[in-house]
Amino acid sequence: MDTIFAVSSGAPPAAIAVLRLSGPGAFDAAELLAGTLPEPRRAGLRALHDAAGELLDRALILTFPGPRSASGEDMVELHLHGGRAVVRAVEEALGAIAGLRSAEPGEFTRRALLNGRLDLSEAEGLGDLLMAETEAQRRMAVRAAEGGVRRAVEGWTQRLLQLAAQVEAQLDHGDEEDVTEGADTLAEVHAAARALASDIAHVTARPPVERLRDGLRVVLAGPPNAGKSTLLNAMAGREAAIVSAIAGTTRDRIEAPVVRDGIAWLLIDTAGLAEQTSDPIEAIGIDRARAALEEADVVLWLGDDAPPPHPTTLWLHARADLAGRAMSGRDLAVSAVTGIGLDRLWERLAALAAKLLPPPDQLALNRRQSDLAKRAAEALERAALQHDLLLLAEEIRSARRAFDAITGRADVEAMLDTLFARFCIGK
Ligand SMILES: Nc1nc2c(ncn2[C@@H]2O[C@H](COP(=O)(O)OP(=O)(O)O)[C@@H](O)[C@H]2O)c(=O)[nH]1
Ligand SMILES: [Mg+2]
Repeated sequence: MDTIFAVSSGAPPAAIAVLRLSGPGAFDAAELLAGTLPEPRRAGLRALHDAAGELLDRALILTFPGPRSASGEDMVELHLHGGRAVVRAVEEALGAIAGLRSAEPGEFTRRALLNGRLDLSEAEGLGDLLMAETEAQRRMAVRAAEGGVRRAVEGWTQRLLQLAAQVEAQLDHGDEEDVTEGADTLAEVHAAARALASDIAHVTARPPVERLRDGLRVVLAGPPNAGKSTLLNAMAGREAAIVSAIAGTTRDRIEAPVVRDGIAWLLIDTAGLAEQTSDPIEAIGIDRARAALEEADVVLWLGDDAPPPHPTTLWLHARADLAGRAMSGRDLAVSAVTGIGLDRLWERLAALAAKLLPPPDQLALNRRQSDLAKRAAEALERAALQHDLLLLAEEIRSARRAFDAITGRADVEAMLDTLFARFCIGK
């Protein structure tokens, strides 16, 4: 196993740069630079020298012997002066030591996962925590990072193990027992499987964490020239989209992230849904607009005709400052030019958000976790109808595999790369 190092604090220059090392060679490498190391978990001030004896910096050093460290391996923290050249010189001195190399993004956390210091749901929470921009995002992420999802899944797993034990006992002693007693126990197993499935379904029915994490997707749609791009700019508070009186100006979809009243939104402007167009690029834009509508959490419809079917739509009377157009059937009048109705629009959106976002103080799952939990619940529902004990045991095993995949005890390799690609180097 290589020993890895990286700056774990922000990009230099800064007052201090925290450079971390993790791996079997971490202590030897730090000793090469510092001469001696302080006691574990105690800070010590040391002069750092390179191999030629040149003074690099004077730094605080902390050592954390594995396995009781963040990564589970021997770890060292060097608190350097945060100048670019200081950091570069120390990195070069470390890179020159055999067995040491720079860390990949998220590699410290990846090692922590492999060493059982955290589970996959906690690593996902940590990834979200690093990206969190709103208070709600931070609260949701810190709960997952602190084991909220892990504990829930462990609770489910415990109940599953009890079920498995009951089924096994029946399989072992089924011949000896009289028939009535066996039937009772089987009915108990069925009831317990059904109860667990329904508790899981209760959690998977909640909105996914991604809506909170990535922002609610608000798609502005309607015919060309309805004022979609102008409204998006007014809502975003900047000129994100080009506006013109020429129909078909917006061809690509334009996304503008906005945080408003602590809620993260992703405003998406689309090409006008023209009935027909001779412009092949506009035609592609229209296809993209239709695709955006399918992924929308909320549709703001600016058309005069009735909106396309979507469970959460606000039908806007846009360009309301222009006289002579009817308001009938619309939810709200807005004008991006005068600002009429914009505050009201945000109020309506905030009210929708309360229903679309996972509730702030309840357990919520991301889509990956939720899909696996649903798979487990389906297996349990099948188990609740199964009278063949061997087949019942197989359903329980498949629910167990799904739980293990949530916490990363099984089937992880494929998703690790995607997860850790989101992390910064040094985490
Ligand atoms: N008077 C008025 N004109 C608007 C308003 N919003 C947009 N427009 C004008 O309507 C035209 C089309 O606007 P645009 O935002 O490009 O429409 P889109 O094709 O739906 O994106 C432009 O000339 C805008 O200046 C509004 O609220 N009031
Ligand atoms: Mg436009």
